[in-house]
Amino acid sequence: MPRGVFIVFEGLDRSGKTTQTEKLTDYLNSIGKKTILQRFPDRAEPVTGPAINNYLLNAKSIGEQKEGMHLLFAANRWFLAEGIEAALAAGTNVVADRYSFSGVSYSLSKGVPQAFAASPEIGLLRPDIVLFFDVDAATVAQRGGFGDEVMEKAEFQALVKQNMSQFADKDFWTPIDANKTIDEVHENVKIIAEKAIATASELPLRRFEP
Ligand code: FDM
Repeated sequence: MPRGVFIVFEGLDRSGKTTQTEKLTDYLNSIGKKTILQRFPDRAEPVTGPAINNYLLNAKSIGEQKEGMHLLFAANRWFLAEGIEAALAAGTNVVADRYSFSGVSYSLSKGVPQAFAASPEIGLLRPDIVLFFDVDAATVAQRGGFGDEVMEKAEFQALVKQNMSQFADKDFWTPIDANKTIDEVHENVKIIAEKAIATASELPLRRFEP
């Protein structure tokens, strides 16, 4: 049996990732390709979820407890890692709404050093493909709901975008024009995801290295 494929969506807040992860998961299941959706942070994860949710909703400043929060976001991924690996091994695709790339970029934007930001990710599964939702920080700032959580500030989002560009040369990094309509973006996502599923399931899974 071929393994499942691990597809991650990354990008700024309100770039359309959540809508598109849901649409892709529904589509893949509808054509008989078993797929689960995993959001990061997973606020339902019992150990780290409540603390992360409390920070996102109630922190007085973006930089509050930045190192501790960084480790909590990473721990949230580690607590879910076994489940993801089991699903992939059983032939189920995993679509993730954010992952380590948000972890590193958001914390760097708060002033956490690069080595500290990257090290808790070492050993976690590397996705087969990352769909990077490319949209301007000024555009997301105008979208509905922006500003509800502590990190939804236009200048901070611009910094996150800049820090995320460090991954642009990775072979798994695939930019998506997220300024288009929901249906246009979905069509584009479908094509890229199906191609990834056709090729990646033959390749071994890899992990983040030091
Ligand atoms: N975020 C997300 C981080 O700061 N670190 C992380 O490791 C992850 C996965 O949490 F502002 C930030 C990004 C975003 C916030 O994300 C919550 P959602 O997608 O709005 O739930």
